[in-house]
Formats: sequence, C-alpha cells, structure tokens
Amino acid sequence: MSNIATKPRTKVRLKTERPRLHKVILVNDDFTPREFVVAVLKAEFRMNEDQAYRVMMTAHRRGVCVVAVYTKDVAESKATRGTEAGRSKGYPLLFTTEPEE
Ligand code: TYC
Repeated sequence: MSNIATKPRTKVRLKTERPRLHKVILVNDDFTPREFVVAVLKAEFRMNEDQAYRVMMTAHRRGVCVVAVYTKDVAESKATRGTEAGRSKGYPLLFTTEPEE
C-alpha cells in the first residue's frame, strides 16, 4: 500500500468574492469645450448638470477626476463611448479605466 498523501487539487471557497470594480477616469485637455465634457458626462454616466459640472471642473483643475466605478466590462465600454463621443467632434477628450485597489 502506498502512503503517498494525495492533496486535494481544488480549494473549497468559503466565500464568494465580488468582482473587482474599475474606475472610469476623466482626463483634462486644453481643447475640449467645457460644455461638451458636461454633455458627455450627462449622456454617458447618467449625471445631472450639477454633478457633471463638478466632475468636469475637478478634472480641469487637477488633471483627472474619477467619474464612477463599474464592473470591468461596463467601465471599459463607457470609457470607450465617452472618448469616441469626443473624437467624433474632433476633440481629444479622454476617459481611461483602472482597477480599484
Ligand atoms: N480644460 C478644458 C477647457 O478649458 C475643459 C475640460 C475639462 C476638458 C475636463 C477635458 O476632462 C476635461 N476647455
């Protein structure tokens, strides 16, 4: 009889981990009009005028602003749609994503 211990290959997960959320980040530039940034934030991120204006001004003053957090897929598609909205008008507007800690 062999006494080589057989180690279970699969770990039992006691807890279901939530998927990591990803931040959508608005990046400032010198060319995109303020009102256009506000309009994109309202359309793509369901913000009201006041919220959108504050986020736009934070990016304008500090260089970047976290817009919202979503699951990876949603964050990436919203960032792409926001960036493309700017590109369609010839603006360098940029949204990026990064995982939350
Ligand atoms: N800095 C731009 C301007 O003065 C406005 C702006 C704000 C552009 C935020 C991009 O992410 C941005 N017209």
